[in-house]
Amino acid sequence: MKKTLALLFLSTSLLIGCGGEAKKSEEKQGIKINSSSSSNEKVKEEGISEVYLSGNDQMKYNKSQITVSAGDEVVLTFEHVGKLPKESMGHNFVLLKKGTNVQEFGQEALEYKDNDYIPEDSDVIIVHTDMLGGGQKTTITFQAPEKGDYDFICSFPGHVALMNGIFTVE
Ligand SMILES: [Cu+2]
Repeated sequence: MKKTLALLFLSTSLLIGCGGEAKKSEEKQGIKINSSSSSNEKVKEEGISEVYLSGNDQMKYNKSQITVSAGDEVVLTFEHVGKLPKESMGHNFVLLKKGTNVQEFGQEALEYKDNDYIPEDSDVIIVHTDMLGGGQKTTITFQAPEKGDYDFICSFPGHVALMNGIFTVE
């Protein structure tokens, strides 16, 4: 009889012990989740689409497709990872309205050297970054346009042929 009681006591305390352990690890997980969302790790924040785009001295973007979520605020960081100056190898990011003739826009942009090749009062530009030279970086924030596919280009003379891509809002 004494033995049974002792065993019962032992198993009960083991159960309690297990319960305590389980609770502890849950708490640990909770802390882990909290700390990762507040760190610099790439975690998708609610309502924000983060985009990183770069251009180089070979006249190339690092991506030809960008996808963001409809209704999101887009935080786009654009970096010129080359070494050449803005005057000879300038790069920008220009997002154009649907149905814009990209080649025609590129031609028009040629006439706006004094405005960093951004046609003044253009009604086909949704948003654009500054024109950057090697080593420069900029971030722009804008509201994602309605769902669909949009062209993005670099408007520096001659670059549109190689520096273009599709910006998709889904
Ligand atoms: Cu360019």
